[in-house]
Amino acid sequence: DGPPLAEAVDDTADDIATMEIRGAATIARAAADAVAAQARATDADDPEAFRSSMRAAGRRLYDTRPTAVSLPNALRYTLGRMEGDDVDTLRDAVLAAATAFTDRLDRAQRDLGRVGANRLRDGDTVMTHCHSTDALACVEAAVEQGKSISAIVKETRPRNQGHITAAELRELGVDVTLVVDSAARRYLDEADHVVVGADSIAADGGVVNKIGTSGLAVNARERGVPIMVAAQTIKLHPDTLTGHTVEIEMRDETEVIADADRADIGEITVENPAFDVTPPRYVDAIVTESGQFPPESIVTLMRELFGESADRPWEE
Ligand code: RUB
Repeated sequence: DGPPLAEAVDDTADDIATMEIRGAATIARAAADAVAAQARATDADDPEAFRSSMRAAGRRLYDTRPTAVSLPNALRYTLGRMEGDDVDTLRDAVLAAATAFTDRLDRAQRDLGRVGANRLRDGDTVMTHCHSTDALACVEAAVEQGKSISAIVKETRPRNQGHITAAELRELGVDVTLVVDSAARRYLDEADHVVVGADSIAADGGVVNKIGTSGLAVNARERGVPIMVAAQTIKLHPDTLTGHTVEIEMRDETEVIADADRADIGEITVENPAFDVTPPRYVDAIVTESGQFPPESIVTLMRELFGESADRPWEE
């Protein structure tokens, strides 16, 4: 029901839901591209039909995964700039906004990478969790500055995104040691920094990232290892300015244990939260394209960028 969706919108939404497309920045880029595809494909011939068709695409994308705010922020940026009195003007506005958004993503990641790299010294070892393109941008920029960096990479059960991180760090020429998640505390003695990304950052500076980040941060603090969160400003969650909390996605139990193995065990409950919240007191710095912030001051940046409230241009 509702306006027809471009094939690219359905495909992108399916790929986000199944994690073919994953990671907050990559999801945001794919969403902006899908919005552009809808603008090109729709046969709406009056402005209201066009707007309604774009909102339908926005809702389909929005409903895929709940935690990474970069997704609704991509929709806010692209659909929020849909202005004009005729279909051609509206379409051009959306296409221009989608291009501007993806250009900003690239630039933001490069800029934050340089900020994060300044925190890393020649010879440092970083510990990573999950796969974050923002976090990797910091290591990449450090390597470009001529610094030699090593990495201890947590495999990140249940989906093993650490394997992607390990491969990308190797591409950069970084020495990689892959460890199981439970080995993190043991290897923190060898780490100079924990470097992670974020799916959402709350107004109080709480960092929502892959499940296991909060435990890692607590352990790192206990070991005296600084925790740096690399997150471009599309990770700031404007709804948290007005007291909303960030929804933590619960994923399928079969990611944790195969049905056959589970049947062998007997009647048990399996839960699979995909993310957790690291309280601001365990975070040393949030590195953005606008510089680095202590988590407690991120709210100032959030107000500057989003005002006091967040609009939802995909809603009817
Ligand atoms: C990915 C994850 C990443 C953030 C940041 O979780 O938690 O750390 O999304 O990534 P999932 P980036 O694999 O479940 O999507 O810096 O690339 O935006």
